[in-house]
Amino acid sequence: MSKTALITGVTGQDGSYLAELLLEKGYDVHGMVRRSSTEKRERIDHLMDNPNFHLHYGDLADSMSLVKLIGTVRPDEIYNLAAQSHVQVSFDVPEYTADVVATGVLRVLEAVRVCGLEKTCRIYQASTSELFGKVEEVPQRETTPFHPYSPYAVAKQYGFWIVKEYREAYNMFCCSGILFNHESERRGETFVTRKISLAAARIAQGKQDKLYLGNLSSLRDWGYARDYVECMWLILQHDTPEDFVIATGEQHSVREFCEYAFREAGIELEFKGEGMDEVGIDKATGKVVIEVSPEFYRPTDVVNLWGDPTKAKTELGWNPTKTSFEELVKLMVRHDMKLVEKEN
Ligand code: NAP
Ligand code: G4F
Repeated sequence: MSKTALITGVTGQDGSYLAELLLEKGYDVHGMVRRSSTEKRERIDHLMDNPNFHLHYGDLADSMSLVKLIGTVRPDEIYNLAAQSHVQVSFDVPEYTADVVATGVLRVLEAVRVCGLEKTCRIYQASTSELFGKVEEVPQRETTPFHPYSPYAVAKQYGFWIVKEYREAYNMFCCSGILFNHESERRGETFVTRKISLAAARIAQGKQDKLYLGNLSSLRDWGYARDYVECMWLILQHDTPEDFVIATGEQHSVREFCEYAFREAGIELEFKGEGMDEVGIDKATGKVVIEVSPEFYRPTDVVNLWGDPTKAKTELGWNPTKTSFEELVKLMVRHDMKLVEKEN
């Protein structure tokens, strides 16, 4: 008998890769989608003809839609990936972020109980390294204390603890993957890596003059999303429900990401100046191609994320360095060079 999975956030970066992975594994895959004025679902368009792939309307802000959907699909596994996932935007829409990112998790858990599936359905919660926020230890591991540092992170912390509570109170198989930043050619265009890979491609092809960024010194542990969704699946196949840090164990700055990305696009960069006056210069032409703008600074910013994936490596057999940082930057820029070629 094939297993049935429900993915919330199936139209997102991770949801699309996870749907592909589960279909390859022979699952019947159900995805929850929100109604919007455009039916643009480019990340999953290629899956629409697969007879084992099904879409249903629903929303994490609407408990009844979750009860109906979970009661109809009766999944063996739920991957709760849906979220207002942009940290900077969470300062603009904090209440909405809390409703979807915090209470939304509770709604999924309660819907599983209401439908009488708490003994059979395993639940994965998309947790985040943002929980470590204003970090109290470097690198961060499962035992590192949390210090969330944005409305998004505070909401995700509720999600993490309510999952743990339901695991202990009702003996449910529900777990959180504490995932560090993971990127890809499907990454949303306002996250810093994709913003840089697209800009590098456009500047190299003479279609953009300058890239404006915020904190260039911010440090992240960046992995490849396609590798990370495999870990979500492994977490739910584990004998016991546990939480795992998923990271590469390697750290780079936003500035370094720019250097690698522009090099891949054929531009050698040199950075000069400090703070708001720092600029990135094209060494060959002397032109300033990167400037810092206060628009992209956050009221509080997480600046030192670096994960220790030892537990995932030893207990799940997951390979954190399957795709290296250099390979990740290359595949994003190569993808965007082709995409930009088609732009007018
Ligand atoms: P993403 O690309 O922004 O996708 C978010 C998904 O959630 C989209 O499918 C979106 O639908 C859906 N969504 C948003 N609000 C919803 C609502 N109210 N009801 C139902 N669906 C809703 O995010 P991602 O990068 O794939 O991340 C997946 C999850 O992992 C998120 O929970 C994120 O917070 C978490 N996470 C991500 C990272 C990372 O580095 N990528 C790291 C740690 C944790 P639309 O297409 O309709 O907008
Ligand atoms: O790419 P970012 O927006 O990602 P951030 O804030 O780390 O959040 C992402 O990863 C989290 C996991 O740690 C997820 F939970 C979350 O859902 C999301 O996927 O920013 C990365 C860093 C920040 O320090 C930011 O201040 O880059 C810095 N940055 C500098 N200039 C910029 C920019 N970020 C953005 N988005 N845009 C800029 O121009």
